[in-house]
Amino acid sequence: MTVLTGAGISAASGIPTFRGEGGLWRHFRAEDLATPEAFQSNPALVWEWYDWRRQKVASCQPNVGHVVLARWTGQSDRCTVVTQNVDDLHVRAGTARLIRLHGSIWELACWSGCGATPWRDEHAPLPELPATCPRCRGLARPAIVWFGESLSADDVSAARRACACDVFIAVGTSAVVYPAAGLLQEASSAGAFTAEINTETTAATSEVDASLQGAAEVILPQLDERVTFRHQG
Ligand code: BJW
Repeated sequence: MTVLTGAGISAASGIPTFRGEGGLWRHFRAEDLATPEAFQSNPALVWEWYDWRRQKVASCQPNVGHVVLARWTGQSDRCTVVTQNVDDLHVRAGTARLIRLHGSIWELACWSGCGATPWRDEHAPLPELPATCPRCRGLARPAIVWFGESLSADDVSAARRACACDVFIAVGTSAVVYPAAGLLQEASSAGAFTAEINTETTAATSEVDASLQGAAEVILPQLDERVTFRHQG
């Protein structure tokens, strides 16, 4: 089983989604904040937004949806979670097999590419904005995949391998951002039974074999009560 998660799974933890009701993009245009061009033209503004989000995430805890998925990865070595989220709540819930397609909000990288290895910094707020690279003292950036940037080839390969599964479930994603959104179709083509858990209809609703309309934090615990994994992790 492979589970693709999006911002909706973290909504019950208090983290705003991007496009839904109260979503981040309602107040900030993605093109203004989540592109290399935006960062190039106004790093202070982009850092201010990320610092606000880091503080928000720091005050939040994994919810029962994250906990159920972590338990499933612990119960079966054939259960993998692929997430688009950068909040690391799956990590904090103890998820065993996790692929983070868009990076982590807690990691930073050198903007000028001086060769510094991306580093982790959990200060929230950050002591210095815009943040700087410890190696070259130049500008640092969030180590997050912005629009128009390539995802890690290793992560995409791992996610595509995870599409060779019996069941593929998309949880709390609007399924509009690629290449993540394409994984559902890939799993379906490989023979997986596909399902979606979402409070709304999405781009994927008409494509999946089963649509479970409702909140992840309600439906995942209900499934958990009825799931038994035969291949133990
Ligand atoms: C609940 C709920 C509850 C609420 N329970 N549900 C092919 C076709 C077309 C375009 C492209 C393509 N390939 C590439 C592109 C370009 C682009 C793209 O996809 N654009 C589309 C918008 C059209 N993709 C890229 O640029 C990617 N790079 C790439 O492919 O490189 C190669 C390339 C480049 C250019 C051209 C061609 C090839 C990179 C994408 C990076 C995305 N980054 C972001 C921002 C990260 C930074 C950050 O977090 O600050 O990642 S965008 C944003 O969207 C974020 C998310 O991870 C991502 C997905 O959003 P998600 O998780 O689905 O959230 P929402 O808010 O949209 O949906 C939440 C859902 O939850 C809703 O449905 C609610 O109903 C639901 N919900 N509460 C259950 N309790």
